[in-house]
Amino acid sequence: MKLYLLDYGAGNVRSLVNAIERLGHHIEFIQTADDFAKADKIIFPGVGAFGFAVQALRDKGFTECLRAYIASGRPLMGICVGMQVLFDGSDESPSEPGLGIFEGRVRLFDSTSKSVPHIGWNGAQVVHTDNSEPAPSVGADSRYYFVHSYAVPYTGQGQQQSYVHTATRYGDEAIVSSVWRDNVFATQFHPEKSGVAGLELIRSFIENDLIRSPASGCAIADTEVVDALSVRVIACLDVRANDAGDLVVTKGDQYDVRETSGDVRNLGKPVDLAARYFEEGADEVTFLNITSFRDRPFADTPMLEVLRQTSQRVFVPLTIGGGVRDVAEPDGSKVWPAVEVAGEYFRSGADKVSIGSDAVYAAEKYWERKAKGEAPLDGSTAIEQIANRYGRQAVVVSVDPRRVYVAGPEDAPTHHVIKTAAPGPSGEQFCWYQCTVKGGREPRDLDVWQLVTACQAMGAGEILLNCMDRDGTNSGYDLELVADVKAAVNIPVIASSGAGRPEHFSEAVEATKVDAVLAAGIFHRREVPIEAVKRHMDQRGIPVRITNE
Ligand code: 1PR
Repeated sequence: MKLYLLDYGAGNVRSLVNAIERLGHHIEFIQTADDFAKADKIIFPGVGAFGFAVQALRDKGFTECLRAYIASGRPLMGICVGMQVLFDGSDESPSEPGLGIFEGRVRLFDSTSKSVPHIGWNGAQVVHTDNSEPAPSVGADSRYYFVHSYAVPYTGQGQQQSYVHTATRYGDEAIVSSVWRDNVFATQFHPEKSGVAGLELIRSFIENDLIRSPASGCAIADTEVVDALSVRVIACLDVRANDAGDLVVTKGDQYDVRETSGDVRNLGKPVDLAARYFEEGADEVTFLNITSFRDRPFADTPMLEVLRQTSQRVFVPLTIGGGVRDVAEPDGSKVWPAVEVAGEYFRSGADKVSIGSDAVYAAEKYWERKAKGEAPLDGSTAIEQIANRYGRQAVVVSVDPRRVYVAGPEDAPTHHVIKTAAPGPSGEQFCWYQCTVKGGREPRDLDVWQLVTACQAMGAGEILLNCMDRDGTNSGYDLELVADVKAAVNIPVIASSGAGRPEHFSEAVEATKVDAVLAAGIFHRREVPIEAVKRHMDQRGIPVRITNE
């Protein structure tokens, strides 16, 4: 059996190849139109924007080949945008028609009452009534990893009755999460990023004959689709070279990563630790290259190799941060635009990039332009360019704030001041959160509210909210900060810095409705296992993905 991957140059396909190899199979890449004739099965991954995918298929001369392949009756599995492109069109790129294999249109989620993009592990409820043939093993109790702002609304009516396989609820909307008719099976979620459950689904496509005649109807009404979105528990690894030149996972106390002896704290090897967290049930793994502000040749960035190796062992989403900006080679030979830097990371196995310092500079310009009455955006920032090319869900903004106490709002008239229940050293009842750059080394005249609202406008898909005051203290998240940022944006927010006990995680979710919770030190030092955090949250009634379900 010859298995092919339809790569059109978008995002992270390495994880898919790694997943297939992990299952003991081999996959070739479709490189020319002639390759379609050789394929017995094709996987059509989709990362990036709908319009980009449609154009890329057209530019490579693949559109008609793909249609002919589907018409030939050979099996196709689409993933994410690879599923969306099979529909008539998408509001994401209204001028680009889809392939029209399935009737329906891809729509933007409504963000009035929920975070958009939809990022996280959610259920997939089988809706069709035809059970006579073997189904791809979409586990009824499993959760899969979704990351998207656009989706096909699920109605269970009309043509949908012939092709919808599973539906998923996200807040007030039910969406089509997988389709299956004749020889075409496709998922809105990413099986290659969905741990063991996802690997089993890919195996079932590769190893079984899944051709199915049209289903005879949908047994589930849109109102009956159950919300199974879980709160993500993320393990974060701060990575840097120690004084001997070895790449290590380190961990700071309020960003200071040196022991009293002066050595860089060494908590393990990046790839091994990431693999351990995958086995222990982490929903995502984040790497932060914390000395990225130092100039070095980009191609030598050791994080590229860390990602390559990690993505062979870790089948949940990987985020990489640190140094995502325009990078000049030290010898002046070349400047890598940020979008190319991000592209290298995606090709090496990252699913998302996280931007710290560069986001602060971009936000400062945004507000300067606004103050002058100019258009605040011109498409030139790294956030805009990466979001346009790879989709906003691929862009995380990492924030490194610290508290500045003031007696009252009048003391910081240009900043977003909040009243705090934890007064300052001189009894100050108010504070604002000051953004910093270069790993907290340089404070800027920008507050967190200004930063996150500007970055959301630029196209950021998620906020990774650290807190310098709480980092490494084990004293709990700064809930006032988290609540304030949740209120400022409608993209997902990850609470970070300060987790010391399982209760800190549940407290953050219950008090702020934050979308994900992240920790570093307590996981590295094995003080609290990820499983204990999830068990505790589950007992509190907070939806979580139980380890490698
Ligand atoms: O500015 O785009 O090059 O990105 C640099 C990245 O490196 C930023 O995301 C920044 O947060 C990170 N960074 C730089 N210096 C440090 C440092 O610690 N000296 N890491 C650093 C700080 C904190 C988290 C930590 C949480 C949870 N990030 O990494 O994981 O605070 O810790 P805890 O659970 O142990 O409390 P750019």
